[in-house]
Amino acid sequence: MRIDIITVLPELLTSPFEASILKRAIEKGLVEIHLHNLRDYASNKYKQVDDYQFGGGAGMVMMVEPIDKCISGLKAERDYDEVIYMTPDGKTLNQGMANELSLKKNLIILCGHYKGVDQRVRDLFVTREISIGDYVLSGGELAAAIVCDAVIRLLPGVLNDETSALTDTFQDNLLAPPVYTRPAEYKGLEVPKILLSGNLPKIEKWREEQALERTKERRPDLLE
Ligand code: 6GU
Repeated sequence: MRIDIITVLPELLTSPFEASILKRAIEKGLVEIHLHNLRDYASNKYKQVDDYQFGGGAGMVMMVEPIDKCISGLKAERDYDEVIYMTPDGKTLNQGMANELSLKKNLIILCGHYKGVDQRVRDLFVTREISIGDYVLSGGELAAAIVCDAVIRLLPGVLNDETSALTDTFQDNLLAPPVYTRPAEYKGLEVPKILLSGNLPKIEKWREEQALERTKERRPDLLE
């Protein structure tokens, strides 16, 4: 998979890919991340990428021309499955969406800033608009990093058995059951006996029950 990220703040998108699972996925050649500084595509000598909005109102709008130049340049090099625009008025990210995106080959992710992008960017180029939740971030960069993390960890070969995505919370619309490690007793709190029993079918059944219980309690909406 190849992901091209268009941003005015590329420095916000370096460290997420320099540690742990995402770093290893890149090193293994399972994903390529390419950052593009939108300012490099500005036309005028001030490297301007935003401007006042027509009709007035507070806040700048990201201009269509630099974004067009960047996206069109990329599309001239290869085909893209999706052009994703990160915006708080997009569809909220969920596991199903991450699963779907993990099957794609080439993605462009455009990070919004200020009051967002000129509507014509959306009309001309964007195939999918994603939000990461109902709160406002100062830009789409951290949201883009979250989408990348959720998608890349699903690519075949990225996770080992130990960190397998199959038992994740949300994988079958259930929260994960409680987990324990040593010691078997801590400050009077004991690990459930069943987990020490060695009876694998019984343990599996217990985990399923706990997952269902937790989901009913905390996220009944997932069961609807
Ligand atoms: Cl994608 N961008 C911004 N600026 N704020 C957000 C968001 C995205 N998702 C939730 N809040």
